[in-house]
Amino acid sequence: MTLLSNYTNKLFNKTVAECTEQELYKVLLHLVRDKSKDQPTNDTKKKLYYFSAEFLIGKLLSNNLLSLGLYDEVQAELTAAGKNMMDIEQAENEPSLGNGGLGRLAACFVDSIATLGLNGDGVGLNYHYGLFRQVFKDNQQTAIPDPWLVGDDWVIRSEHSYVVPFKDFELKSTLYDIDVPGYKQEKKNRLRLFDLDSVNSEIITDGINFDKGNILENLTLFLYPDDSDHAGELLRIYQQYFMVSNGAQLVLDEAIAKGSNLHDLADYAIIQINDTHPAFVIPELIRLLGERGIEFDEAVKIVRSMTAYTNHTILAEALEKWPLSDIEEVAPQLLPIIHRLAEVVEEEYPGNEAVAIIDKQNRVHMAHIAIHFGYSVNGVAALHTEILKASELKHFYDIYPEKFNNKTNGITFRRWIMDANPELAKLLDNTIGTNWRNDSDLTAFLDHIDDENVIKALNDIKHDNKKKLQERLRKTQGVEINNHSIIDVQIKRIHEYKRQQMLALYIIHKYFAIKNGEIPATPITIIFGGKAAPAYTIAQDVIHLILNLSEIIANDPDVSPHLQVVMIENYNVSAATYLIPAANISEQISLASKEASGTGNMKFMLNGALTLGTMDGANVEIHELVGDENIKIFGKLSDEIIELYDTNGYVAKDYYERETIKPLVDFIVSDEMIAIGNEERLTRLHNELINKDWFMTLIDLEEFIDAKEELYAEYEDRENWLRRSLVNIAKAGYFSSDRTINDYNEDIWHLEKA
Ligand code: 26Q
Repeated sequence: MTLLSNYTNKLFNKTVAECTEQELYKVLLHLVRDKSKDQPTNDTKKKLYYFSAEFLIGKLLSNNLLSLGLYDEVQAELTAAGKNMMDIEQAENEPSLGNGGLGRLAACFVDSIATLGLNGDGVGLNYHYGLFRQVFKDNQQTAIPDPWLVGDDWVIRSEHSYVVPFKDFELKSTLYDIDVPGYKQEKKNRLRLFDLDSVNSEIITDGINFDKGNILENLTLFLYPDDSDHAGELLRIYQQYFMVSNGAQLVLDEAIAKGSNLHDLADYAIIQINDTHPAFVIPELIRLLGERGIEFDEAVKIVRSMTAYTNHTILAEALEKWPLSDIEEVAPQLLPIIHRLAEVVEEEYPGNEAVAIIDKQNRVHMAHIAIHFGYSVNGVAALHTEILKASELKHFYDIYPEKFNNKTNGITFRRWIMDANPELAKLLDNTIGTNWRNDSDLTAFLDHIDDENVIKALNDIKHDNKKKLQERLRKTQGVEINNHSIIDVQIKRIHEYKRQQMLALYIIHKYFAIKNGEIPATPITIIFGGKAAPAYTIAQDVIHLILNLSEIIANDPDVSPHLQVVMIENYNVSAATYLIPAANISEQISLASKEASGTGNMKFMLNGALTLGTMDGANVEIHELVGDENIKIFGKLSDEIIELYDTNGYVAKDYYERETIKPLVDFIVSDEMIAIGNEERLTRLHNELINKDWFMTLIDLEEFIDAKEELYAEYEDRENWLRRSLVNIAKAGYFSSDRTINDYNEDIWHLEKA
């Protein structure tokens, strides 16, 4: 009996070849679960708890097969039986338990923590519905629920349960675990996701609407579909408090079980707070320690030595500030603690409003709690951390310079090359050996820059990946792309600061040029993917513009052979694993200073795409690593942009009036566009770009157009392009999340290694 037939026989009384894809999925699921069930958990004295409202783990099957060392054997057996992994994976529901970068980062981190053999679990919520499923209708986004839990595949109900006190009632939680087997590790970690038995999906009405007041039935029903824009909502506070109270009780339980007397809690536990969403853990831990007989002053000291905060944004509107009255309505027991914390700060820094816990409008600043009462504050890329120190958090940097540190983000190579691009992984094995799979060091690949065979192999692999993408788009969306075209991709949440609208304006420019007889040497396929927060109107308008452009171009026989625009429906982690390996160009075009880091930029680089980007976030570090020749940088620098904000110096209209720009912007409200589109959306977007344009689309537009034309022209020297691609791959090792996690551990956590 082979590995698989053993299971197919037992479960379905069939051979591997006789099983359906759905059945084989179940078979592999059992195989993985059995294997990881037998693994012991990491159990060193000190443990990390990565608290996060989001873990965007994506599908787990092939990733876990890879980590458990079963992938090759399974693959071989499936192939022998005429089956393929891609089809089997379709049967898995995708856990989209995050909005975007922050949630995906948390998923990469738990993978790396386990892979480095560190004792660390993720702590969060077991949302019954992840991020909404995006469906296009009339060239607009609609949102429907995404029930990933059906089948209960990966989630294991545990015996743990805690009581969480709210103002008018208590709730008893249930803890669910998802195993996190590190890559080739003997011991595993876990994702610890709290839930409530009374949650009821029948309260969902049309789309993703539900009764916001019914906490018993809605508490863990949905992940909040907002990324940066947010209107304060009580339910968000309920979720946050439920998460941290459960999490804090778990931390205390586990420490006590290992012998802690609570005075020495910091020797047993470190809590990393992923953005401000879990920052209530600080007052909650102080409260719980108080209940267990530890005085306030000592509790503050303990918590100060075991909590650390990561900041992911400088967008002011994304920094959480909760009205005292809202907190009082949800968890009044926190108020005396928060007031005392506010007094501690007020005593130390009297009259310093910029660092106060409670502001003049009686709002509690979550970041301020995390900075005062934790021992570490980190940004997520070098530039981002410098901006935090120099402007956004300057007042804190002045008083606590020693707390500030940078931890440039990273991505797990297991998912983003081994799993997503197995052919490239194999090429690396064959050229530089397999050590990179353990140490992420790819620099030896540089030695092959003049090796014609390697260059040719890179070309073939990219082309194969384009074919795979082509097949997937055919199946999922009925769209046919040209696998000989340049694949140019912007995938990320839709947000004005990320400037999808700038790429849309470029497309209009190119459409005019082609109409004018300027035919691109190689056909171009521009692919967008991303969801817009349902409450973010302008972002919805941008999607509408892109879908209209896609339609206009597809229906124009003069243009469609040379230019195609595709918007991926329901962009998610698995879509990314197809898109990134197929891409030639990675669009990283945020307004400088606004993208804290970006992590998609790293994934594209690792898979051999060239970055077209501004000097923002981690693009700055990519540029530094690959050198000017191997990236295309354009646009204003962050200092200039920050200065413009400070002086109100940007006037969109001045740019709009330029003769190069006006026709592009006006095409948004052209007869052609209005004929197929929604006039209200289009005129609103047009008006926004001319009269407000808060994220300065037009300031970089001319430079962007020039940079794109240059890059497309450079693609024609294919060999040189492939060499530049090789340099990108070879230099991507720095962006392994194993490196990032190692940095967190050396500077912040200080956990012992297995
Ligand atoms: C806040 C309050 C209420 C509801 C939702 C939210 C909310 C949810 C998600 C606020 C922010 C987020 C997500 C932020 C995010 O994804 N930030 C990104 O983090 C990445 C990882 O560090 C960076 O690479 C990106 O630059 C940053 O934008």
